[in-house]
Amino acid sequence: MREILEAIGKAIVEGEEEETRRLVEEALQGGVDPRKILEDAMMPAMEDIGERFSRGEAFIPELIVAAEAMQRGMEALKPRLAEGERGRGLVVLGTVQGDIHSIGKNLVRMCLEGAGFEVVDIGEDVKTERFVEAYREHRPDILGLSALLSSTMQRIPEVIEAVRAEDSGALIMVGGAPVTQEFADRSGADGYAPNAFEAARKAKELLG
Ligand code: B1M
Repeated sequence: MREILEAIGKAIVEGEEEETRRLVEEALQGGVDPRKILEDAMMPAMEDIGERFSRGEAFIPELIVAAEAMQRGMEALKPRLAEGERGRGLVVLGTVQGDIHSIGKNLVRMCLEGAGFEVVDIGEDVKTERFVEAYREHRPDILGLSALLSSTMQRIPEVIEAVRAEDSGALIMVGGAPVTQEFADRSGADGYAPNAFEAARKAKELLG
């Protein structure tokens, strides 16, 4: 099993989209748990490329092709992550303004769907007013905010305040690499999750 997980990681880092998808399918057919594929191969590969970028050994084009390979692999995982019950509630989910990172949010969406939630994904680089509009339009059980940059996470308290002005009882969950439980508490969020699996667990907990 270690070989195939390593091969998936290598394919992502090298931006091999088709190979990533093929290997993820092969691993699933071989009985590897989808969560293991994500946590032990795909996510570490993104960390790896991020660290290379920080050290000046990888550049934006490499980040982009790795992200595309990651998304391709996620397509293969989706049916397995999204299978399960339905009707737990509605979540509106988006990445805050100025932030175009989509992978973490998309994984959160898949895990929420897998846990039985209906998800309206309003995308990336979502303006605060758009979050309010989407809240008004869908009246979700939970609003989910994702932020991947330490600069853009500063939008989180702003969105929370604007949405609470619309509905003081709105339930809001936040996450993303730079976000911490402490930051979530300070921002007035109802829930925080460090990863997509925990996000699904937290969403169930928030709705009791
Ligand atoms: Co960017 N980027 N990036 N990037 N990028 C990071 C985030 C960075 C840490 C890389 C680094 O320097 N080491 C760094 C941020 C530093 C900081 O602010 N702290 C960074 C930077 C600096 C930038 C640019 C500014 C680079 C530049 O242009 N000079 C630029 C900004 C663009 C913008 O948004 N305005 C930029 C651009 C990009 C790409 C477009 C090239 C690409 C994104 C492509 C895409 O998403 N479609 C990209 C990528 C791929 C990364 C890294 C390498 C990988 C991110 C990722 O997909 N991780 C990243 C390095 C890293 O993360 N180590 C990096 C995998 C994913 C599964 O994890 O997104 O953390 P994550 O999501 C997790 C949890 O956070 C959590 O669950 C998810 C799944 O388990 N979670 C939630 C997320 N949202 C949640 C919501 C919840 C609950 C949990 O509740 C609602």
